[in-house]
Amino acid sequence: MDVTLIQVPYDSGHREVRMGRGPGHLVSLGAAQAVEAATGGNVAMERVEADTAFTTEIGTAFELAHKLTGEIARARRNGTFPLVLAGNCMSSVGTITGLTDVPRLGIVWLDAHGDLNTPETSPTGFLDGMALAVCTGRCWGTLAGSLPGFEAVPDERILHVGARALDPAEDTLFREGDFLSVSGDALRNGGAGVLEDPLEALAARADAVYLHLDMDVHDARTVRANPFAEPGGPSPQQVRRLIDAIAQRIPVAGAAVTAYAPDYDRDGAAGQAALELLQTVASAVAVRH
Ligand SMILES: [Mn+2]
Repeated sequence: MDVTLIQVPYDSGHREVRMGRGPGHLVSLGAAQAVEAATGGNVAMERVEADTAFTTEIGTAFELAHKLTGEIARARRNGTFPLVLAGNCMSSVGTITGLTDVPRLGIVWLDAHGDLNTPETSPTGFLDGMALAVCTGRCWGTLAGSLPGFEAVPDERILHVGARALDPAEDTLFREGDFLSVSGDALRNGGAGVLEDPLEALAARADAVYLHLDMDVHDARTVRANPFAEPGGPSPQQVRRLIDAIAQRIPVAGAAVTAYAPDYDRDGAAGQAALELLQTVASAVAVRH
């Protein structure tokens, strides 16, 4: 299986700072070689950059998403697997838009946070905390709608995995919403088996999924991926088992590893976990290919 590895080295519109340094750092650690070794195929490298000289958090995020849409669609047309390394979770909006050749696209979202805030509910104003809300059509509809082919993914085709740091409005959504979810606590205590039922439900509703891996899904006590990392989640080994379980159950049309800030990774454990994660995703998808 050939892979297109696409870097989006931005955080909040800023290039190569904080989580925006993650993609380049992972490439310097050998991300492409790791993926190549896992698949036995070729790895093409692409990179998305903003043209706009003056950065705005929202405008630049959607400009990057727009460009990423084109890269994802091109990777699919070339018969390669699109694997995104992005600073921000907002890259997901561009990725799902580029995957619109999948009839019923679903999303599996691994993250300590909900990423389901809207401008009305966000307590911080951090756009990245709205990424899954944009993907599900909850906010920024005009900008998302300007991406060629954007279609919101319905809640019943969403599986959220690893949440343990929800804001008040998100907490209500997780209790009352239509999407599937497995919390960080459930993961720690139940292992990969806790995904069985939700994955079966999702497999009946979706033809393939976009696999979103926010590095802060990991327990912050072993892997400190970024400033928002939280204790209480799965270990790297548990995350890798989850990915195998997901890929065995549902075709994965594209994937991303996001939100890795090398400056916060003092012992290198998060970088190592990210590399092994890329390898796990690549080999799990290649086996099914
Ligand atoms: Mn996130």
